[in-house]
Amino acid sequence: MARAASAPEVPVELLDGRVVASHGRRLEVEDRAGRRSACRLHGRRLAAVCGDDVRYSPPQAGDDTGLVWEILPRRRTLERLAGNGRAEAVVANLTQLVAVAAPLPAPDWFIVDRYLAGAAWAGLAALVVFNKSELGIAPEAELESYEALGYPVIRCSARTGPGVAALAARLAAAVSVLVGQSGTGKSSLLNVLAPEALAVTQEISRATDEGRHTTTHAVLHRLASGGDLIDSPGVRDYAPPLPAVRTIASGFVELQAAAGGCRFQDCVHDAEPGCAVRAGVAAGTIRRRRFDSYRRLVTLAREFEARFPERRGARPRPPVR
Ligand SMILES: Nc1nc2c(ncn2[C@@H]2O[C@H](COP(=O)(O)OP(=O)(O)OP(=O)(O)O)[C@@H](O)[C@H]2O)c(=O)[nH]1
Ligand SMILES: [Mg+2]
Ligand SMILES: [Zn+2]
Repeated sequence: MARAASAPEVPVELLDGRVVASHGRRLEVEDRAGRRSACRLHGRRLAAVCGDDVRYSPPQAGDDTGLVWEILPRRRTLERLAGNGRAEAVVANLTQLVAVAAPLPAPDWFIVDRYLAGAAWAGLAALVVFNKSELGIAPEAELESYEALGYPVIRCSARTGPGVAALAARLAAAVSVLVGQSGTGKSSLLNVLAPEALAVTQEISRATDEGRHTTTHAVLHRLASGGDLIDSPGVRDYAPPLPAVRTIASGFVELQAAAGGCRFQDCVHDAEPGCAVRAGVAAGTIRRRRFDSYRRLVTLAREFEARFPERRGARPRPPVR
């Protein structure tokens, strides 16, 4: 009589899926047909973020969660610089970053600049969305300066509707993430673009009993108008993993363009003679606030280099020019 073989550790049939929500070790995974199921990670060594492509076994009869066995190599990833000096994935396999600002809370343009620089280093397309525009207090000079740099800027209102169609058109062929300060209206925009997402927002706020629609973890939604949109929790501050100090200007298109005119090839636009970048700032062709953003990132990079000298080789390289 044949003995029953002991169950193999890895199920024979694994499905390809994508992580559409990640909350610690609890995940939601979507299969190719768009069906979603709750999953856990198999083993302590695995770590997944929203957007990850995975191989998983869906919940079996009697189970309420499936198991993720493997995380496939990531393509473009939005990362953040963690306090320990390491790069930490925030969202995987996306193509576009949408930096959302609003008149309320008062915009922190340094955060926007750091997201835009991070997008450039990660090879992501980027745009700026200014929400709550129906309040009629848009900082036009700031928004126009981003437009002059070549960033699409969409002024919109999740509450009253203008600009939402233009945003939908920008999202149609992309996998995008909404990022920015808390309270700028990222989830509200998602709810307008994907009305079925509203239920999710309400569920979360009821579950945590916060009474507010504050996002706690990244969630991906397919938009009926095309494209995938990931809503992410608001931040107080953000920094991308930083390349070497002398290449940080590559995250700022106008500084990068001017740097070609600096006397020294490795100019960091600090106090070097013949610096075309500082000359541009003095002449008003480069916006001083953007230069300040750059300087703050240089300071941060130096601080991290001093604290974590062993991480030097691990930093991302700036895009090839
Ligand atoms: N006036 C106005 N208020 C808006 C608009 N969009 C969103 N709000 C309000 O702004 C507040 C914050 O909106 P959320 O969508 O939760 O903001 P969020 O960016 O997702 O916030 P976090 O999840 O904390 O990052 C809510 O009270 C919204 O009703 C808008 O277009 N106009
Ligand atoms: Mg939110
Ligand atoms: Zn210079």
